[in-house]
Amino acid sequence: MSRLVVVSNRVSLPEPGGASQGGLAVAINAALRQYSGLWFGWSGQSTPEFTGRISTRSAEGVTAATIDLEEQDVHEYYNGFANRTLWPLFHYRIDLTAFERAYGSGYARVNRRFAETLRPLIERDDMIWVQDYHLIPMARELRERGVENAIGFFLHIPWPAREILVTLPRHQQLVEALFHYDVVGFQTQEWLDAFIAYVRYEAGGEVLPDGGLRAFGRTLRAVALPIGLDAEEFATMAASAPAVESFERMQESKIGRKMLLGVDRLDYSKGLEERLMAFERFLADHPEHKREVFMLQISTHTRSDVEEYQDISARLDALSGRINGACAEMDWIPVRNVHRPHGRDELAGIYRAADVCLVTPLRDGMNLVAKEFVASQVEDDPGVLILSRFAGAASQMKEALIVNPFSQEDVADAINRALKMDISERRARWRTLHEGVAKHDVAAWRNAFVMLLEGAGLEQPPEKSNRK
Ligand code: ADQ
Repeated sequence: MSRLVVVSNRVSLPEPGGASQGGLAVAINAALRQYSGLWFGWSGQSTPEFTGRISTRSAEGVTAATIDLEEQDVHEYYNGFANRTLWPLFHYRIDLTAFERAYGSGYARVNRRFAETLRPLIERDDMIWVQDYHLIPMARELRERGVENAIGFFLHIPWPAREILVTLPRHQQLVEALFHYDVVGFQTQEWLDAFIAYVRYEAGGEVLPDGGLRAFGRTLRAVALPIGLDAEEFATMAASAPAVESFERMQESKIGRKMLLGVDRLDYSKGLEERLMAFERFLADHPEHKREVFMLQISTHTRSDVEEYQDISARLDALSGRINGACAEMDWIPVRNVHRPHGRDELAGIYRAADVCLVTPLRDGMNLVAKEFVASQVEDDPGVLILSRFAGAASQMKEALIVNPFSQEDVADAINRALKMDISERRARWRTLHEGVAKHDVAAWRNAFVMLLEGAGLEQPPEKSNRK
């Protein structure tokens, strides 16, 4: 059996007695164990100069190989091109996108350094699976160093419409780099269609009769493969003592009121301010619900070295303060605004206690919070999911109340509908949603991708490869 080599910006091995890792890390660790694999990436540490020294560590049959990056790399590649150029652009925020040559150079340099350092670790039959927008040029860099193995790429965030992508200087270079992969995966058909449209109309490429895509003199297989939860792990966690404890604590503090819940990283793509304004609108339109409901918004800090993230929490605090100032009564506060990080088990209990979960990003590759909320509910009395049509999850979770997060009226109407929904409709919607979450889980996602990679390896044995 071939070995699997996963490459991602950061590496997350299970720590003995450490915090729970998150669905993606758990899934990748499981795949790596199955294929006795290697996980390669940045350690998260920086040094004044790049050394290329590899640190290796093994846990539960998985080996992690990490490198430190130079301070300038962190500035130009991670905080710069990844999080100030590609992230906003791919989330349709041209207004927040930084177009700086130095960032582009830093991105190319780090991808080169990753490839140079990884190259000697690659064995002849390895399958290589690169994760996310930080590392788009990795395959090209590896090919230039003689790597002929099957290489796949999965994009966790949206692929933008071609009209947006062409605002990026050297956009064609970025797309051309993708054609050095054998398999490229997107979260939804919509993002895949946007990619195909670029390839056809901007790069003069074509869709081949067997479904392959051809451009820049190369061929790749592009697929829509939505990521899922580790549903089993999540169910175990939801039944754990910390989850039960946080559920009971929440129930007690609700004192019979209905709870609307939001759980997000503090990121402008998640539509946090729009959500709070929609709740304000709901309170104005439906004063009969006042005192009966409150919103708990849990949003934790992220990417705090990036300027665009620094004032998000201040704006959110000001907005929730304004709503509370205008609407609160001596024994009722409409918005509980929490920034403290929560463990995944604690979160599972909070999800279970929620009557309505608001997942209303302005643009999102998938959104696992929507799936975690569904996985945490119990059949007797399931809560209602309100989901943005602009989250990748909306393409699978059609039984949610689908909303336009840019319209406060639309979201306010959905909150009203969710609160009034009778138990039989809640159960019917939840059952279908739950079946989907259980069936399309992270193992299904991973296995489908790895199978495509195995196929790619068989189609192009190294000695007959035309890749050079
Ligand atoms: P993220 O944008 O980080 O990831 P998301 O899928 O919403 O997106 O959440 C990832 C995880 O973080 C979830 O497990 C969630 O529980 C946790 N999380 C979020 N907010 C939290 C909070 N306040 N406290 C504690 N935990 C929190 C990217 C893409 C997504 C895509 C994922 C996976 O942007 O669209 O779903 O990758 O592919």
